[in-house]
Amino acid sequence: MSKKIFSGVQPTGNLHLGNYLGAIKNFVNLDNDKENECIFCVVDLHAITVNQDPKKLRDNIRETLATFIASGIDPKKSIIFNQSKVSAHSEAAWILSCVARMGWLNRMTQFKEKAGKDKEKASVGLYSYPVLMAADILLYDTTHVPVGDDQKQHLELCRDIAQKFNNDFKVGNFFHVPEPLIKKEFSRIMSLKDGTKKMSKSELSDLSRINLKDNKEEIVNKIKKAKTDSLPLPTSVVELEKRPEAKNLIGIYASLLNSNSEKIVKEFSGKNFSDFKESLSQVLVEKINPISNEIKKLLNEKKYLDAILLEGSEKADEKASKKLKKIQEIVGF
Ligand code: AQP
Repeated sequence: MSKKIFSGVQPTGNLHLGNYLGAIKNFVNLDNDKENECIFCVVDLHAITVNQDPKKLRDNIRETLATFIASGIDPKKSIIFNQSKVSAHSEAAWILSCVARMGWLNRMTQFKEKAGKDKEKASVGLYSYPVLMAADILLYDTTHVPVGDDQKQHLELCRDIAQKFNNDFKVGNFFHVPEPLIKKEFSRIMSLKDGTKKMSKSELSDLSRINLKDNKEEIVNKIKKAKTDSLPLPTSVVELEKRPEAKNLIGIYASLLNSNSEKIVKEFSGKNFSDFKESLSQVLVEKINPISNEIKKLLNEKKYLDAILLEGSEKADEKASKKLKKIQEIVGF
């Protein structure tokens, strides 16, 4: 059955291995299936929920697009655009924010993590961000949303909003209730410095993540310095549960090779981390280097990148404004 795919990535710089293995690699697989209709969005409205330097934001929008293309998404097949160019996203988000309940948003753990101790100083946008995300998805009658594990709760909220709108206005299945596509394994890649924390763009230490623009030396150095425990590699996957750093590195290796942790544990059972790290670096360089070279090349082709975003936003706008018009009619505007 053909799927309608929508997903987004924030243009907040430092796109990393977590973004790649948790999301972008899956975008590529879905894009390769001729049956699917895919829309991939550079979600710049989401990016400004925390402070952004305007000049850097503009560069990061192009860089996110370049990363999509360098990873293997075909802009001729899929629609790729930046969110701020399609005003229906903001307009639909307002209407949906009148459907979503405060209690639902109060439960969002990502807001609590990102706002930290000083919630009073967080932007209102950071708090209501999941409603905008629901608008992004629902405007395109999306059936499936490929995301990393950290977005699971936001997708559940999106489903709740769709169902409440359909019920409140008695409009049957006007909003399609989308399914999350979250990989069972490797959907949460952890920091190289702390196996209990998500690999993240905003983490201060660059050693905590492999950036998709890192060169060979940087990759090798980061893996060499990646935290491990003092034991040799485990002999069974069960042992991994108590060893978060080992679990993460084995997961990264398995995911890059489209394998699974069990096979990798068997292969390296009882060996030293130094041997394993050498193999991991090799695979990382093999998989990430071509992407990083292509990103750097594409970043010199600003006109090409801007033309893709323009064409993508025109196509997205056509779809989104039609749906928005129906939403407006339903609510009585
Ligand atoms: N560590 C991760 N493991 C697996 N998937 C991840 N994703 C992000 N980090 C990991 C997935 O990547 C997609 C795009 O994420 P995003 O750019 O929209 O925002 P994010 O989740 O906020 O990414 P970061 O790196 O964690 O940014 P900061 O540091 O700003 O919070 C999503 O599908 C996400 O699940």
